Amino acid sequence: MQTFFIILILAFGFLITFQIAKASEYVAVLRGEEKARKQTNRINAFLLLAFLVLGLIGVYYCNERLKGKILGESASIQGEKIDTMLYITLAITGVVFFITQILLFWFAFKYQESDKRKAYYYPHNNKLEVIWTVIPALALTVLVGFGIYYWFKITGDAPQDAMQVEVTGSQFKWEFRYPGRDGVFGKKYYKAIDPKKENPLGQLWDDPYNHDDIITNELHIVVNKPVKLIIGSKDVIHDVGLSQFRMKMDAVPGTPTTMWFTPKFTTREMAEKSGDPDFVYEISCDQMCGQGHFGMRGIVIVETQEEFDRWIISKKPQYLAAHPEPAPQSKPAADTAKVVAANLKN
Ligand SMILES: [Cu+2]
Repeated sequence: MQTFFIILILAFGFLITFQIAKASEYVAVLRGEEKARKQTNRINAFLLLAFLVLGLIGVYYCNERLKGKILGESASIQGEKIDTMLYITLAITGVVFFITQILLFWFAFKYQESDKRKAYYYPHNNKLEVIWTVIPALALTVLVGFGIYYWFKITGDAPQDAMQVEVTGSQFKWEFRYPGRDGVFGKKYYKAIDPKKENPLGQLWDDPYNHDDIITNELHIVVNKPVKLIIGSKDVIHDVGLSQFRMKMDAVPGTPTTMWFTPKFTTREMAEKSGDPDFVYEISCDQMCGQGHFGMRGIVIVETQEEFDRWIISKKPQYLAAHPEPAPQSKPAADTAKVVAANLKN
């Protein structure tokens, strides 16, 4: 129904535009081509100027309306640099935006067709072209240079003392794996993935490093301690979005990606800072990944080392879930089967 109405409105819009164009054509014939063209030119010049003024008022209005809605202070140390870069980029592009837009529309108004002057033919100027090519190129090189520098930093080697968490996206949830006491992740193989057998990430149980790995559905990290995320996906491309930390990284099936950062405030501290008692850090999926994409919102808890230790100790390794203690009766049954099999052989 909605689609039908949209098509109807578009069809009406087209019809109205067509009729106006036709009507103005007839008017032009009635008034004489020359006069009509000059009048249309004057109207267009005025409308362009009106567009500039209304547009600038709109820019100011949007800015005022959305002022309090942008993200607060960066919750990670690395995010501060990213914010600085963003503000510098905004300042430079902002100045260029205002200068170019004002000149564009003002010139269109000022130099509209007039009987009093003739257009000046000015086909080429090497000096001008060099200036307006080199200056933007230099500015962009500096901006991109800083961007690449910080990009290599957050995707490069994490500090020695960084904790590691593996993040796996799938339609439509996040799963987190902690390496356990040994600090080493056990091997995985995608063909071993079997949620029914308590193996949602495809851990290879022959690998002893897997025996203490813990899987959770909440990301817990420690304040002021670098954390390295090892990111993957089980199906399509997802994207780990941690907007409050200013971090973002694609989750690609088959190709692990990494990034690391240092959280600055615990969830509790941030709740106090923002004045919102219900404040939580969020992990979102920043890549359209299917119908349930919106449901990939997860919770990140930043806490002190003691709180983290208490939480992780309460979690059971996934190995234990996949290998429940055999029930006491099952052993004799197996023995009976062996005896029967032996008898059959004889
Ligand atoms: Cu997703």
